[in-house]
Amino acid sequence: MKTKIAILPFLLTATVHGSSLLTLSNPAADNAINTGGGNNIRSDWDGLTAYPADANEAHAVDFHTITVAHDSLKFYIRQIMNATNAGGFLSGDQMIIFDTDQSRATGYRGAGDTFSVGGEYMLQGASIFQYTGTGTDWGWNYVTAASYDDFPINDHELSFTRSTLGGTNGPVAFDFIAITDFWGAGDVYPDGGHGGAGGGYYTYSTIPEPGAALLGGIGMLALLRRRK
Ligand SMILES: [Ca+2]
Ligand SMILES: [Ca+2]
Ligand SMILES: [Ca+2]
Ligand SMILES: [Ca+2]
Repeated sequence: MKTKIAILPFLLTATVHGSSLLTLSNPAADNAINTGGGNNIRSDWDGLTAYPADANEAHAVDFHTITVAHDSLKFYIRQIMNATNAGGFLSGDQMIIFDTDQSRATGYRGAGDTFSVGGEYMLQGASIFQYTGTGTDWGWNYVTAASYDDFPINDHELSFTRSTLGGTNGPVAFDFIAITDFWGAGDVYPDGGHGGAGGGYYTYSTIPEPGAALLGGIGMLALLRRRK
């Protein structure tokens, strides 16, 4: 019992200072995922784990789930939407902010300093930009266009070379939030993404965490025990 009491205050403290809500890793075989326009196929994502489902907040553009994956060459992103802009996927109000050094002290924190992360890169529609400002000012350089397939209409898959996000092979891990409005009026994924320094965000790692494997092992152990 004493151990349980000691752990709780630690978790509360971590939440107050902002924290990653979840770290996932989805390694895929090279080129197993095809994001070429018009392939219209999503079975290539079978078996990969999405971040948690976001509520349908009835925004004009509204996220449901995001899945991130990687192979030795590229990062892959799948965005399942509750709603896509009537003007289409490329209408400029569907953004992912990538904090590639995992530090809020660097990169874009939103004009109102409301982002839970400091983003070095942004995916907007299928365009990727690198931040050139100093934190809350607006300054971006266009980097490249992602390969994408946007049909079915609320299920978008994209990919780009890992080095697009900096370095020779991209970051080992990055934090991210997805937004549909820079001021916080639209959808946010996760919902704490506009919560400033204390807000939540998700983390993607190219290296599966030992903790995840351990939890999976414990889950398997529990399953085996239940089956006995
Ligand atoms: Ca596909
Ligand atoms: Ca939503
Ligand atoms: Ca940063
Ligand atoms: Ca939301």
